[in-house]
Amino acid sequence: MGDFYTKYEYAKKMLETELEILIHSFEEKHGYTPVEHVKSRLKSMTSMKKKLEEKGYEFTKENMEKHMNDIIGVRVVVSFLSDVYDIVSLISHSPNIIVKERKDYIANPKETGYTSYHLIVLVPVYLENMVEYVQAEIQVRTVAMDFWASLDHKIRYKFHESIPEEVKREMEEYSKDIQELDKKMYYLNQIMSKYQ
Ligand code: 0O2
Repeated sequence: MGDFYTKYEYAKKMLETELEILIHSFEEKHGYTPVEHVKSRLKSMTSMKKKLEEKGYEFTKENMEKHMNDIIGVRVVVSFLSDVYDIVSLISHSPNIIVKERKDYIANPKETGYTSYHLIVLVPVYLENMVEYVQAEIQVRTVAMDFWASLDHKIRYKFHESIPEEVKREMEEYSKDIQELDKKMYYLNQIMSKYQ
């Protein structure tokens, strides 16, 4: 598996740079900073092995390439709900990023209560005499959604997936509270914009 990550490292860098430019030009144009932070990572071999086995695939290089959407994962955390869709639109219009798939878990939250907007994208990596399009997953979410997802992640880790029903129910409720809070913050942002 020695150089398995090389092309993913290049593609991650390329994606980070492209996002930095897109976000910067958005800020210049609108005089407003929608992004709180951007975080990216390459998925570890341990998590890829676990995920492939859960899906019933053998842990091989071919299966990682074929069945893992998120070897490269980028998370863009923004302030307001409307910023999620502005960032998604910005990425979708970039000539250097191809959007392969969209999953709007804000319009359609997952059963757990998880909300976020996911884009599966392809980014070009220039290798000697050829261009290879490498896949990555971009998750765009508000600070409130990020707070919920990070707590949920800790809960999953603590209970190793056998989460007590009571905890699941509470988390589903908090997800609804967060969706309401995001709507209120969006409304507040609309009010504030009248005074600018
Ligand atoms: P990690 O540790 O964050 O990388 P896939 O699971 O990717 O093969 P699927 O089901 O189509 O296929 O993917 P989905 O659900 O669109 O996106 C998967 C990623 O979304 C997860 O990656 C999480 O990052 C996030 N996610 C999805 N559902 C939940 C949830 O209920 N809670 C939290 N906290 N995150 C969620 P990984 O690899 O599962 O995890």
